[in-house]
Amino acid sequence: MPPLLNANLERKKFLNYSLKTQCNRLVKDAVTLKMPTNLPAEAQLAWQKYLEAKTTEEKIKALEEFISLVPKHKGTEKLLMQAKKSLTKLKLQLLKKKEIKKGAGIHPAFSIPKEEDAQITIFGLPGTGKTALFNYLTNNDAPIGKPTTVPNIGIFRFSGASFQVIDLPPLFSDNIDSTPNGRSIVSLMRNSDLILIVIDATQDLSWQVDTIRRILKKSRIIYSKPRPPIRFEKLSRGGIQIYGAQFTNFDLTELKEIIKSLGIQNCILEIYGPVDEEDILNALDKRTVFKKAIVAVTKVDAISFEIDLEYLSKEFRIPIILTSAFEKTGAVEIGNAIFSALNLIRVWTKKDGKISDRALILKKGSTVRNAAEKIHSDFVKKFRYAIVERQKGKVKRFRVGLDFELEDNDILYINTRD
Ligand SMILES: Nc1nc2c(ncn2[C@@H]2O[C@H](COP(=O)(O)OP(=O)(O)OP(=O)(O)O)[C@@H](O)[C@H]2O)c(=O)[nH]1
Ligand SMILES: [Mg+2]
Repeated sequence: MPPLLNANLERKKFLNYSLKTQCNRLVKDAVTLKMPTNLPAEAQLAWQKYLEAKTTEEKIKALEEFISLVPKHKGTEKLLMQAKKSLTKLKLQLLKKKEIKKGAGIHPAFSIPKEEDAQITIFGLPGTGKTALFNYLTNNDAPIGKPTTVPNIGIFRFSGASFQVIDLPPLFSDNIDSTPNGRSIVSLMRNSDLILIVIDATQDLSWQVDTIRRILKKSRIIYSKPRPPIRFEKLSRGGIQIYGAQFTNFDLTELKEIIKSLGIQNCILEIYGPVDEEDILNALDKRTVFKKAIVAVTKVDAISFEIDLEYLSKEFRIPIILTSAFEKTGAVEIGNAIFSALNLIRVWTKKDGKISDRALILKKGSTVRNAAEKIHSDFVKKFRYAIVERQKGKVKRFRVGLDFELEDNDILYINTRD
């Protein structure tokens, strides 16, 4: 047990302090924490820092440090779980303090409505080849070699799909407010369907990776894991309704308390699969967005060494694509990666025996009904039957109804009543 918690005096000091900062629940948690006697000195020191921390930020930092320093084994399992719970609560307190003002100071050139099949933002540090890549993908000739100050917009046509591409001005560091229009840039990224992260092969990799990951973290953009199985919605009445608490490390009372501490009286929190503290935190924090992302390593024509793909994959845990705008390589791989990240399929429509040039871009799992609705609202009302041609080895033809599930590259003919 750390000497601190052992000593009555220190315990009293801790209680007083915590009460002062109105973290009553935390006090209870901390006091009920059974501290093993054999904690390393560094962990004890971190714990002491936590007890003495004055601000929520300091407490979070110290508690994170404490958690990282406690050896992970059976004997410390409970302690770590309690510490993580306390950390979640502290982070939520901080969240409440830092609510972002909606739409604050967005430059008009940065207000870009979504068009085409999906909106892609190109994001990276200065001079990393974003505009050159944009020109290559969208067949544009925006100036390169000079800083982009307002976004360039173009269309990347790929395999029957059209993606709206936004070439963003660069972010310089994770201090978003120190970059001109930093918040507008982040806001575009948060609003897009997919972020194309640019890493320059000719510059130091780890510096770029660290800065970019810090920017995304600070912007509360989560890109490397799917949305957790949680639904959270504020309501105007009905109290706090919670379903699926058994999937968390918290009990029902603790979850209610967390929600109340955010000043929420009426809401529904539905958890329908195993989640951790971080997932709950993200679900309750309305600023967090889950985005699909891929990495484009640019300028690979200009290097004479192999890019450390293992390192990049480990850091980002999303697809990494090597590109050169000068040698025009990588567009196909980027197109395919967009399709797979966004879970899209293309369905080709057939009219008067002719297959259209542009595909219908649908989500995986879409049916003939979804395709018909996308073509014209009348198509569902007047629908008689559809013919689907599917090439699997040899072409198969099916006569199907509205609920038939389509697959990538199906050819669809819809017969309607006049
Ligand atoms: N060798 C090589 N150089 C490239 C490539 N793409 C861009 N560059 C060079 O990299 C420099 C920066 O390119 P830009 O496309 O303007 O970079 P950017 O990221 O848009 O720059 P900012 O808008 O200032 O952030 C230019 O001098 C380009 O000539 C490439 O594929 N290969
Ligand atoms: Mg540029």
